[in-house]
Amino acid sequence: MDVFKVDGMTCGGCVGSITRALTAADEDVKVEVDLNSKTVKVESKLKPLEIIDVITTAGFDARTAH
Ligand SMILES: [Cu+2]
Repeated sequence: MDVFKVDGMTCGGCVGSITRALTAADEDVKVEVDLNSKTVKVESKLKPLEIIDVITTAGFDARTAH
């Protein structure tokens, strides 16, 4: 489970965009988005840098959170 801070998410549409983009990269991905804390939890075979790349390509600003 990797945790990311993602800026630019405001609504369910954003959640859908991020979830779809990650699912396209890994069909078995599990995504949990918390809009209030701007946090995205991802369980995936993808590496953190790949996940950041996917989220960034989808139009959001992502970085690892610890
Ligand atoms: Cu939105």
